[in-house]
Amino acid sequence: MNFKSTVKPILYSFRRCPYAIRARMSLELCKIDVCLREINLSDKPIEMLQISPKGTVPILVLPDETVIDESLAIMIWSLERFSKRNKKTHKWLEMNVYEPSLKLVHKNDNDFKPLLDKYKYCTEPDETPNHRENAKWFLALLNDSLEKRSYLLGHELTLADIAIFPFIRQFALVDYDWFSNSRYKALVRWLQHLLKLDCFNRVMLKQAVFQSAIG
Ligand SMILES: N[C@@H](CCC(=O)N[C@@H](CS)C(=O)NCC(=O)O)C(=O)O
Repeated sequence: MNFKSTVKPILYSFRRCPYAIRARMSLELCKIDVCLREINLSDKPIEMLQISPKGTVPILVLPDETVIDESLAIMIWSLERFSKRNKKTHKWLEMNVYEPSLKLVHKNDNDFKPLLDKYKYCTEPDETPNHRENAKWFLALLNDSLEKRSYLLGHELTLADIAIFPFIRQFALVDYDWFSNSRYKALVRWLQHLLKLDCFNRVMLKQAVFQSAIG
């Protein structure tokens, strides 16, 4: 099906990608129905590369052909769309939580993610503890907040929790025994709670890989 002929937005996605998880969760929480195209990162559909040549997921293609190819922008778009539909600003967009959310998400994406990658993709077992050590400051930062409250910015879920937890999930999965027995008890509790959300489990259901009509 050509993207021009569908009314629903199209989301190119990869199930386990933390950026795609946060985009799917935000769309799901905002009750925005999309046509999901699960892709294989090593065999990207040509139409996806034509739409967004940088070749990363997630990519949201709106019925008017607007392309949003950054996960945080997709999250914000979904919250704005929700606000418009409900004629009331989504509470995650209110300045008291929106600005602090963006600040923390930028720290996650720019500072923590490269350290997570080094830890996750380390092929030298002797080096693994060093990479883990280098990333601990971020775990400690989140843990300190979570010792005082249930979620990163207060007693309610915000954009920050949904945008960051898929990355902490990846970190935890590298060595779950180490993570679950670590001193970051509040962080472990928070992650376990978010992993049980219906919304997370719905967006993690396995999907057949999209078969491109081109090529
Ligand atoms: N800044 C982008 C990053 C997205 C990203 O890097 N996604 C990874 C998958 S987790 C990707 O598509 N990588 C391209 C590849 O592996 O070829 C966003 O927030 O959407």
